Amino acid sequence: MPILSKDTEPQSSEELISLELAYGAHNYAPLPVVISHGMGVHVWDMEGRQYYDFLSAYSALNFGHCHPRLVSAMKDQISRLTLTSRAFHNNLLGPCEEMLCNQFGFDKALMMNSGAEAVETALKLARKWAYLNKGIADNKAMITVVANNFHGRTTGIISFSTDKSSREGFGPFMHGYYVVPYNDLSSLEEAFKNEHMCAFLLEPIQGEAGVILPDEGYLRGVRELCTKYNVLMIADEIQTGMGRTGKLLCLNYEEVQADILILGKALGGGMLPVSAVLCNDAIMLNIKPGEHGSTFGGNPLAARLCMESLAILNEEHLIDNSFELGIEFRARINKIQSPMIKEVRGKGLFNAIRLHNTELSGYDVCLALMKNGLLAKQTHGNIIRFAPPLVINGTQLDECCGIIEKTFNEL
Ligand code: IF1
Repeated sequence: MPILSKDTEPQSSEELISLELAYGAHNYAPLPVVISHGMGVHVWDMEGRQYYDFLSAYSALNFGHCHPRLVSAMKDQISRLTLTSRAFHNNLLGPCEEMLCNQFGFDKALMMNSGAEAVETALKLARKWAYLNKGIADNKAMITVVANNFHGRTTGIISFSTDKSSREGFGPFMHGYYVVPYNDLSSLEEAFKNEHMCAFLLEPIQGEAGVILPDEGYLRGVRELCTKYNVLMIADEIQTGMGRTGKLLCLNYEEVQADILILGKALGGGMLPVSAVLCNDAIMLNIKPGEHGSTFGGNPLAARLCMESLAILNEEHLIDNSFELGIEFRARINKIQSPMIKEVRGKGLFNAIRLHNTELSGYDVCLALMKNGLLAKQTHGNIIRFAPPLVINGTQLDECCGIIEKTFNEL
């Protein structure tokens, strides 16, 4: 199934990898696999080898590759209307916003494209609210974040990153952020005593940091402190939302409602970058016409995919599937007798295996998994993320656990 027509054009994985190396920026170090097709939980490389996708594009592919309903929604919409800009109304934005508000329990939604843009939007909303509602003096608003956060790549967002490779050489940085340790309510309370504090931004489970779960009660504790000190709770559920952790939102585990919710990744069904910020009128309506926007944000194609994605999530019972298969995954991995495995942790189908510090790195394990037909990605050297599409079934998951077990036995 070669997709390139002329014989002179590169066809092998090897040639395509050299092309990227020659002409592309070197801001990634991908596994040496070139994917040309995908369907459901599977992808195929240029040589026709089949793999299970256990990264799901960092959870953007919760519905798997080329979900038939998303493909037909995309095909249908792309021949009707793709973009109007927000200078005019379009027929799908309102219905999509309504669906988002009903699904997540907020008054208003503001649609953007990438996750980073949505995070920036949330931060801007928090600052406006600080000045217009909380009465903080102009340009004094502070926002608390946690150590080892990951919220995106813009110069604003990396200003409060604590990760050297995300920040180094990209300064000067923006002021107005205060970093506290994750999972530590007393540091948080100290931070909130600052009269300029207007918001607290967090990932309910830290993704890039290595799938770090907070103690039970942390999220509820955060909610209580935010309420007590009149500080907005901003939840970045870009990666943990949309069923990934076995609930609609990870915050649902502690029955917590954020003041500002950020969604992205799977919201666009893995077909387009679609993100959204949700909050109630008291926060959202502080932003007036002309004060924020995006050329592509809220476009009809994105809105159509967003609505179809939410419908699939609900109708195909993917949240329950994620919850149940997550328990099964951790139980299976816990049974593997390997001196390399230190721990398996996660919620739903958002999991990670932590390796003991041996000569073999997470990358080496991922290479070995790849050779056995499963694609996964390491983080921080010795942690490997396992996040298959939520459409995976029990039989497939069982087969994948077999691949993982076999790989560890071989190493
Ligand atoms: C890359 C990590 C995952 C995110 C959360 C906002 C964003 C992300 C919680 C920004 C993005 C990505 C980006 C991707 C790798 C990836 C990642 F390893 F870097 F941390 F998923 F775990 N909030 N996460 O996870 O969203 O602007 O990218 O749409 O290569 O940078 P974006």
